[in-house]
Amino acid sequence: MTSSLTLISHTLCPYVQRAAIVLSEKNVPFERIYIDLADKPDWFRAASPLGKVPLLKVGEDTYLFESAPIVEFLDETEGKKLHPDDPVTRAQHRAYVEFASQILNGIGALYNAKDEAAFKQASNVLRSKFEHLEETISPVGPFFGGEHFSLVDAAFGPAFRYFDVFEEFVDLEIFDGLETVVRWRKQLAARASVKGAVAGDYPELLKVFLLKRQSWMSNLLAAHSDQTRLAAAE
Ligand SMILES: N[C@@H](CCC(=O)N[C@@H](CS)C(=O)NCC(=O)O)C(=O)O
Repeated sequence: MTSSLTLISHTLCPYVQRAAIVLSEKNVPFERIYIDLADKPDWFRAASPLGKVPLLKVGEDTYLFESAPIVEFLDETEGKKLHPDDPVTRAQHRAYVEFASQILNGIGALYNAKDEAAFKQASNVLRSKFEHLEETISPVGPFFGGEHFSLVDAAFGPAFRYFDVFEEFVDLEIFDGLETVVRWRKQLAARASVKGAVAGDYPELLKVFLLKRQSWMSNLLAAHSDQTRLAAAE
């Protein structure tokens, strides 16, 4: 593959991170451009039929949209394959990439929940999904399907990253007792491609975003920030 690649991004977007992780796993040089989703530039509106990031610009004037086709395109054209060779296993991996997207929706429900009851309910829905994964992922690891990092791992690294920030100020019980999932989460957090998919100020930017949700989680974060400030002033 010789065309230049540009990843049109947003600082927090977990779908953009999937593409950044795959590009990094394959050691492909690329440019990254960040846009403000609250003020989308005209060129972006023209290039993105759904108005969403990620977009991958290939060469001078071709834009690919939607993270799943983007990462599959990269997998087909660059470096060593991350998708498994066996068609049945590959179809299962595609399904678990979608499962990761459903978990992202569940994370949205968690941070947007307006009161404690809705928060608990969203937390239970997420837990049941991770309980399913506890029975599904490779028992030996280190990755989803075992020895090799796959597109499923690229989809879950950004999902787990939310919890690293949430757990600074909320006691979540979502992963309690799910030893295989917890081990997988740690492996992904330590992976260079996953770590490098966001900038160093990601936790702070996510907190700013969370504080604006006017949700139960916003209240917990605001209370925690007050306590931290008070402790620092003492
Ligand atoms: N199905 C899409 C989801 C991408 C997505 O939801 N992107 C969000 C940011 S994380 C976005 O661009 N939202 C802008 C908007 O909806 O206006 C994919 O997999 O690429």
